[in-house]
Amino acid sequence: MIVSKTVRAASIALTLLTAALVGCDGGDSSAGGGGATTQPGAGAGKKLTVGFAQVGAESAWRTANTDSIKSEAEKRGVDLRFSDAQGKQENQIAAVRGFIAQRVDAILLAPIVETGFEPVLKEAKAAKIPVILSDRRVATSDDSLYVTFIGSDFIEEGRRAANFLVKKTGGKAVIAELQGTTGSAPANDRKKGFEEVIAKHPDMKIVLSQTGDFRRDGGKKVMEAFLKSADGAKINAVYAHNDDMAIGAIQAIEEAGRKPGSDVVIVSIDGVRGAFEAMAAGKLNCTVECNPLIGPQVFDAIEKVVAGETLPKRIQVEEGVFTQEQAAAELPNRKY
Ligand code: GZL
Repeated sequence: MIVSKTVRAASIALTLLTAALVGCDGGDSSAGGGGATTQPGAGAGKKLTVGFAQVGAESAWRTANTDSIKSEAEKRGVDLRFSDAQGKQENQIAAVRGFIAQRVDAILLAPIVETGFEPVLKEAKAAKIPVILSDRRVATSDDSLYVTFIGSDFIEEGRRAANFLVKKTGGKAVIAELQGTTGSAPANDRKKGFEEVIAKHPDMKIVLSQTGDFRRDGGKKVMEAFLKSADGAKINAVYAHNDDMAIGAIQAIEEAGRKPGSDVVIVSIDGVRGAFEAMAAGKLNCTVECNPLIGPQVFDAIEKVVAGETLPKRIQVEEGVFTQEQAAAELPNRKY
């Protein structure tokens, strides 16, 4: 059949125009995880609105984490609705409810503790607003309540801290443990990972363990009490679930007339600048990195979810381990 050039050109143009029009409406595709479909009006070009329910401002790590997410939102032109829960779960739950009422395109939640969030996550799912877990996980059997969890492997961080201490002390240590916020995923898992390793070394014992709530003043106060206790004089190692509490403990150890970093070996987690300064001064022996700078990964994930793409349930953050010997050279490279 001979088709004139004009007719052929017209039919090609019509096909291309149809394809372009279908592509524009964003289609109706279901994203993975929370069953989120493309949010109304969240098509290409619309300014994204994201609600961020942050834990608080308890540590240098948290401040760096907030700054990373806020600056990335700014860079991408996202309307970020920010809530600082000041360490209270009830404030976080209220913030998420507020984001649902505002019909945001996505909710970013850093759950302060592992339990108690299922009801409000069910409300977000019913409202078809995707939830991304930032930094910390929730304990739930229904993983359709969130699209993905972007954060570190806290159990591995605990193992790395213990492995350092085994090597540094030759497998012999009387340990004081400064735990993070009670009920939080990092506190639960860092304890679990650490104990898994020291269980293989009968001469490594945790004799004192208490929460300092990830705060510097908490670490100092608890360490002061530890040093005054019956077991105080026996302590020759400290495991702090974060650097801020380790820095507080260092102050308490010095005020008790002992030498942090030598009389008492100290290992902590986060890798904040203050830890590198303490290591360079010989007062901290090791920090296990926990990267807070997840802003780019967070917004990559949100943009994909809003566009209807499916995401893996877990997006891992890579990190290292740093000791005293590396501190001075590494300090200028630290970004938080
Ligand atoms: C870990 C994060 C913890 C940090 C603390 O991902 O949740 O909370 O280790 C912070 O410094 O307060």
